[in-house]
Amino acid sequence: MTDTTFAKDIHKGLTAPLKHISSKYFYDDIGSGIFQDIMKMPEYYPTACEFEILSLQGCRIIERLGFDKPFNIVEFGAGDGIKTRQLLKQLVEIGANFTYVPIDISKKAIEELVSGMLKHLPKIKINPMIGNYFSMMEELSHTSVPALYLFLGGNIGNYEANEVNNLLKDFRGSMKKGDKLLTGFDLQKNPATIRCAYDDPKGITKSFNINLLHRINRELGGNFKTNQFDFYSHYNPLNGEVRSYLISLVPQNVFVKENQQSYSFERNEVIWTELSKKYTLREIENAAENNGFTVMEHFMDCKAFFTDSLWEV
Ligand code: AVJ
Repeated sequence: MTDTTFAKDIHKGLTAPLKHISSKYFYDDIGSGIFQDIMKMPEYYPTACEFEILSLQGCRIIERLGFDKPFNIVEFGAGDGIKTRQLLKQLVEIGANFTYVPIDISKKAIEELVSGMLKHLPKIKINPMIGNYFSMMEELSHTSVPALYLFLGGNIGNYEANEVNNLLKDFRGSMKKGDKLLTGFDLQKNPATIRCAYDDPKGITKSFNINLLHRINRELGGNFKTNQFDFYSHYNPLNGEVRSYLISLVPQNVFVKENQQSYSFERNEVIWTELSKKYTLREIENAAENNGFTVMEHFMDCKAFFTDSLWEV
């Protein structure tokens, strides 16, 4: 991702009738650090739930793969890999013959992931790839080795319904018969639980959002006064959507040098920053079937807050 794409996306988002900044821009080095802090918050349940699933049910997931020759485990957006490691550990213990292929656009993220993984699982075969999901997936689709694709962490929740269909169709198009896809979905639950996870009392999620403005200041020469923006997050239990926003507290103009452009905000005007969709099992099954997959099994934590859903093609 080059700076000019960032600059153009910001321009497009801040001149739209409903201003928005894509949540993919949360994850610069600072934002990734804040996300690490979010994952440690007691209110942010998804991380612990998925950790539980992969730790306690890894063996059952592995059994369902049915791979009897060497295979690849290809992971999209692996993050720090601690959850994935729980699954890989169990594969190593049973002597499975596999290669771990983490894919990320950040070279730094991949390097840290690989060294962390090798520290804990020194004998593992790793073939990291730096690039975007689809060109990497295209490349991998030409190998005859069976693959388990991992799309964990509830990242799919950031996509609108039509984008989910496009993404799954792209995945489907690069997968061979017998390949599997394990996707993390955050499930609908007591709305109060979800609300607390996305609007924490310490304001860590707020700083995660405000960092978008700092990032524009740093990388695009913006002059956002970040204390003139607040954070607001809303969960709608009728459709399972958490939507997060930055709110302009005063009427203000912000200049972005890289774009040679000033953007005006009214008092209480919102910038939409993120969708975090919560699913029902029925919605997950529909998403699978509408895009050419068959659901094999939902692996849920003991509270049924989260599922890693195993699909085949
Ligand atoms: C990394 C996309 C799964 O939506 O729960 C955490 C990001 N945003 N708190 C999510 C996030 C606010 C997270 N994902």
